Amino acid sequence: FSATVLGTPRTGPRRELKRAIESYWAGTIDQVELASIARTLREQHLIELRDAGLDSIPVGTFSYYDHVLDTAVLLGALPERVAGIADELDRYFAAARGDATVTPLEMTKWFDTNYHYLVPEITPDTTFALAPEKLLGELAEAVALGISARPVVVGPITFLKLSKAVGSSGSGAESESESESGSESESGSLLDRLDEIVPLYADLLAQLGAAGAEWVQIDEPALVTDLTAAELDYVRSTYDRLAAVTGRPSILVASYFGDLGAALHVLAGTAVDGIAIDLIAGTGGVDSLAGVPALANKLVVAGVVDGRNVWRTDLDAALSTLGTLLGSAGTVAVSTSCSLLHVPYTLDVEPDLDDNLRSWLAFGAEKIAEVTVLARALRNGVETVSAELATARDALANRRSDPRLHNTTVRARLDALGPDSSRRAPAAERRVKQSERLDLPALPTTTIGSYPQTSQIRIARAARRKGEIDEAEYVRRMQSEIADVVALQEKLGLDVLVHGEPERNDMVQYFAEQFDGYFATANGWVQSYGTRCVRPPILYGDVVRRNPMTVEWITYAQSLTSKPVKGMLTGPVTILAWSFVRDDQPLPDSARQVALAIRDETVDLQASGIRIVQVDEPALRELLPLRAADKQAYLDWAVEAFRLATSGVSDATQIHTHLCYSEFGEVIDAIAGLDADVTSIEAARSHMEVLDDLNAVGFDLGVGPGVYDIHSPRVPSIEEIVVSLHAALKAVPAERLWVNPDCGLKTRGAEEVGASLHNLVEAAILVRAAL
Ligand code: THG
Ligand code: ZN
Repeated sequence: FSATVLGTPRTGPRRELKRAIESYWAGTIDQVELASIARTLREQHLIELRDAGLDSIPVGTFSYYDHVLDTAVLLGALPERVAGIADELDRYFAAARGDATVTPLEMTKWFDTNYHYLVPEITPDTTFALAPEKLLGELAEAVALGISARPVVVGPITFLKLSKAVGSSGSGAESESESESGSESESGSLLDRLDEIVPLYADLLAQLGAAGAEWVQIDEPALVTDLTAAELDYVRSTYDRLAAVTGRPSILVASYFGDLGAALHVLAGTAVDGIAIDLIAGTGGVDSLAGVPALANKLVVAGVVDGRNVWRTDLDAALSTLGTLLGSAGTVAVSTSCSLLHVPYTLDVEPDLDDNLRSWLAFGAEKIAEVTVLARALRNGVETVSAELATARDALANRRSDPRLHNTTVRARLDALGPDSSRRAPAAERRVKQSERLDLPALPTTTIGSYPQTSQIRIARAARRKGEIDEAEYVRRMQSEIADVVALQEKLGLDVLVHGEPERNDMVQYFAEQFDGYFATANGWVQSYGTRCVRPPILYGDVVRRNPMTVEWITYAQSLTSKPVKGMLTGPVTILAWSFVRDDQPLPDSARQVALAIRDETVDLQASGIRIVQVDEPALRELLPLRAADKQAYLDWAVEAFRLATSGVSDATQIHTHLCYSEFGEVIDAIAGLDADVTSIEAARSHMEVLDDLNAVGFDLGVGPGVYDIHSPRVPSIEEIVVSLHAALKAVPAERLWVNPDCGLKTRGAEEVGASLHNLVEAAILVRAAL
C-alpha cells in the first residue's frame, strides 16, 4: 500500500459515540441501540477514509473506552474483581470506571500525549486467553464494505510495559497504591510473561490471515523509550516468533512518539514486513535510516504528516524526506506520524476561523488529504500534484509573514529580563514576612481552587453564549456563585479561601481566550479519556495578555471576607501541555512568553491587595520526555518558566502551587526547584510517601499533602483525616504543614464537598490542639 494513517479519532465527528455511551450509562438507551450507533459510526468512517484515497485502512481502532483496555480484553487479562459481572459490556465498563463494589483500573498518560489509558493489572495468577471477537468483527465489517482493511493491535512488548504487576488477584485499590505503573523494574519483570501472550498473538495473526487481512499493524510505541539489552532481546525473540507464523498477514510494526534507536536495528533484523517510523517526533531524522541495510527489503511507512499537532504540512519538505527514504527502504508508504486520535476530526466545522489561520492548519481530514497527495506524488510524479504543492507553499508563506506571529514588545521585555527575574529572596526571609502579613494558625486549612460546577453556572454560561443574557447579568450571576462559595468557606472555618472558579469551565481554555496569539476552536474535540474530551486551544503567535484576567473575580471574593483569598492561575507548562503549540519556535520560548503573561497577572493581583497567589502546574510531569537523556533539559526550562511566572511579586506575597496525577518520582527535584512557598500535592492515595521523597531532596518549604482523595464521592471521616495528618507530621514539621484535599472540587457534588470539608476542618482543629 502507499497511503495510510496509523489510526483515527473515534468519538465521532460530533461526539456521537460519547453521547451514546453516556446515554447507555444513564440507562436511556440499551446495548442494542449503542451497538447500532457505534457500527454506523464505524462504517461511515471507513467509507470516508476510503473515499479520501487511503489504500490501507486501520480497523480495530474503534473503542468504547480505551484501546489498552481493549487489548487487555483481547488477551483475557481483565482483573479478577470484575470477573463476576456477567454482562460483557458492563464488565468492560466496570473495569474502566468502577461501580458500586469494584474499583476501576488506574488511569495514566499514554506516553507524552494528553490521552489517558487504563493500566492493565497482571497478577501471578492471570491466565491469558485470546478473545479476538471484537477485532475479527471490525475486520469483517470492513471486508463486507469491500475496504482494504488493516487490523491494528497494541503489541505484546508495549502491552506488558504499560501494564502493572500486582501481587495477587484478589485485591483492588489496596495493592494498587503499592506499585507505580510503568516503572522500570516492574515492567522488566512483566516481560517474563511474553511467553504466555506471544502464542496468543500468533494465534490471532493466523486468524486475521484466514479472515482476509493482508496486513496487520502491531503498535509498539514502547520501542521509542529507553530499552535495556535484555528488553531488546525480548523484542527480537518476540518478532522472530510472530514472523514465523504460517498463514499470517504481512506484519507492520508501528513505532511512534520518537526514535526507535537501537530497536530499529533489532526490528529490521527480524522477518517482519514493514516498520512505521515517526519522522516528526523522531530527532534522528531520515538520515539515520540509511545506516540500516536490512530496511532495503522492508516496507517503511513514513510518518511525515504530524499526527499530534494541527499545522499544515510543509509538503516540499515531506517530499524531500520521502525522497531520501527511497534510497534506504525497500518500498515506502506515506502516513501520519502516529494515530490521528490526538487531533480533531476536521476544520470543516470551525466557522470562526479567519481564512489565513485556516490555511495554516490541518486537522484529521486535512491530514488524510495531505497523505494522499504525497502518496500520489511518489506514485505518479510531483508534477501530478503541482496545484496542491502550490497551495501548501502559499499557506506556509502566508503563515510565516503574518504580523500576529511576532510581538516586539513582548520579545523586548523578555530579552530585558535577567536571571534575577526568576529568583526570589531566600525562602526563610519570605516566610517571616508572609507569616507577619497573613497571621495564619498552625496547620492552615485551604482548598485547591475549584468548587462544584453547579447547574446555575452551566445555565448562565449557556445563556451568555447564546446571547440570552448580557455581560452584566452574567457577571452578577457569577458573583452570586462566588458569594455562596465564600460564605460556605467562612461557615466551615477554612483559613485560606478561594473564589471557586465558577467563571472557568476549562482553565487552559479560560486563559488562552484572553491571550493574543491563541485561537480557541468551536468543535475541535480530542478524546482525553473514556467519553471525556477537551478542546485544546491553538497557540500560533507571540503571547500577549490583553488585560488583567482574574483580578475582578478575585478582588470581588476578597471584598466579602477578611480572610486571605488566593488568586488562582495556571502555570506556563500546563497551559502549553494542554494546548496545540507552535512548531515555528522552541517550546521553551513559548513557555517564557506565557510565563510573562502570568507574571503580569500575579503582579496585578498583588497590587489589588491579594496576599496569596496560587499558580498551578498539574501537568508538570506530563511533558517529561520519553528518553532519560532528554529529561533534565526539559525540567530545567519548565522550572525556569514557573519561576519567571512567580518571581515578580514581593517577598510578602505567598506563592502556592498545586500538582496532581502524582508519580512524582522523576520530578521530585523539580518540585523543590519551583521554590513555591506552599505546594499542595496528591498524597491521599500514596499514603503520604511523597513527603519522604520531598525530604530526601531537602525540600523545606510549605507543603499540603492531600488528606483525602477527591476522585471518589466518599466522605472521609474526621478520624481518618486525623490519622493522615499524624502520618504527615512524622515527615513534615507543623510549621510547614498545610491541610487540604488532594485536588480541585469541581467534579464533586455540593453535599459531599460540604461534609468532607467540615471533617477536614474539624480534624485540623483536633490535631492543632494536640501540637
Ligand atoms: N483541561 C485540559 N486538559 C486536560 C485537563 C483539563 N488534560 C488532562 C486532564 N485535565 C484530563 N481530564 C479531563 C477531565 C474532564 C474532562 C476532560 C478532561 C471533561 N470534558 C467534558 C466532556 O468531555 O464532557 C467537556 C468539557 C468542556 O465543555 O470543555 O469533563 O482539565 N485542557
Ligand atoms: Zn489536582
